[in-house]
Amino acid sequence: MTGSADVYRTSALSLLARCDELAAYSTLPHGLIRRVYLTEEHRAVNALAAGWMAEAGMTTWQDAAGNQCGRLEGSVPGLPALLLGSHLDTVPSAGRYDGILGVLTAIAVVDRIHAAGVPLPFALEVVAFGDEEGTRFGRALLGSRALAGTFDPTWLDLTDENGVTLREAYAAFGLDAATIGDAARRPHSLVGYLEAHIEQGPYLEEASRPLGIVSSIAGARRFAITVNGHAGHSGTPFDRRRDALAGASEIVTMIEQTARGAGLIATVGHLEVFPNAVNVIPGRVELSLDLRAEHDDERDRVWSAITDSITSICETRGLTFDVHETHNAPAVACSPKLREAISAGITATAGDDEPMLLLSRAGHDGMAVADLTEIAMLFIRCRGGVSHHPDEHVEASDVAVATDAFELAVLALAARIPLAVDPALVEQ
Ligand code: HGY
Ligand code: MN
Ligand code: MN
Repeated sequence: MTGSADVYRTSALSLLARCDELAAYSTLPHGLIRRVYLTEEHRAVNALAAGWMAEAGMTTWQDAAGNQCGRLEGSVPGLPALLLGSHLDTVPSAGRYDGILGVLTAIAVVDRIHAAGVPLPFALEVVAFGDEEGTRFGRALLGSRALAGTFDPTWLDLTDENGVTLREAYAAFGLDAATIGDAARRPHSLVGYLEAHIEQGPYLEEASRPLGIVSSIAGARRFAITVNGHAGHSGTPFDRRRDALAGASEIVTMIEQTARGAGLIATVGHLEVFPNAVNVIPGRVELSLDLRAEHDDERDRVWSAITDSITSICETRGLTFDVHETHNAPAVACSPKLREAISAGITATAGDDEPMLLLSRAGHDGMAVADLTEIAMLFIRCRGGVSHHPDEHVEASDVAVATDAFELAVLALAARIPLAVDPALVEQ
């Protein structure tokens, strides 16, 4: 880090200004943010990110899955790359830092290393993933799974709320779904993956620390549950009803009680009532379930307890239910070697000799990339732990120290790898 604190503070402010610039690409009015995969908003932010990557000295391309990529060669051309990145897509009514801050921090670090002319024993690549949240097609990590080579072609038939298939969306975006496999990276082309991300939790703030290290990312499973009863007149006596909403309501509170009792996290974020009329007993309810835990086996045990309870609630009320799993991402442990580099970066910049280790209850692209290479994550404090909300906020001073720490993590990794690189490693 050769610049003065002012320079780096400026780079934090310019980085935050870029977050504001990207926030304008949204399909929602009144300054709310919703930006989803393979849309004009996605195309626009890829172009902006590509420009910033090029300014940082990178060659840029968009991969076959619509992820925006950039590369800065190491000491010799063709070396395996250290991959840095995060995502540019959002949930509905999102904050402006979830994912976005990680992409811009990665670009800022490459910019600094390029400007300083530091010869590294690996190339640096930045990837701006196009679909971490799964907002449009319901299944998350589509971009990072394509990069990891774990994309399932049956997902091409997934549809969005307008019935557009993922296959059609690729075509509209100018991509050919048949070539999605071209986005897959080969394991030996990478030396690892580092992601900087807001914590999306309250623990760094409670500990008065700007930065932390992720120990592991909780495994998540998501389900679409349909509760079927019988629609009817709201004058029907109670003992003759099969009320899908009363049943679903009992199910929602049971889910909360079961998960809390087991120390897990469960969220029903979507619930739709049919026919949704004031004087009609609901005949059908569609609800979502997002279930996460540090360990997959404990999550799956709780899921089985939840389905048993749903079965008995429905039997008691004369209802039936269907379940369809929409997402499954196993828990992922971060690499000790890469965590050590993140730790070195934090210690050297935040003056924190014992950087805080945190479980990430939020999911991240690193869960998919972990199938390809080792991963680690740097967490950045966010106010009140608020995320997936317009009130999401980070302090410029935390962004400044995060960028410094991320840069030093990269340099710490470079110091561990001899510059005299084995020619066999150089990609032909
Ligand atoms: O759902 C999550 O945890 C992430 O924000 N996609
Ligand atoms: Mn998110
Ligand atoms: Mn995120």
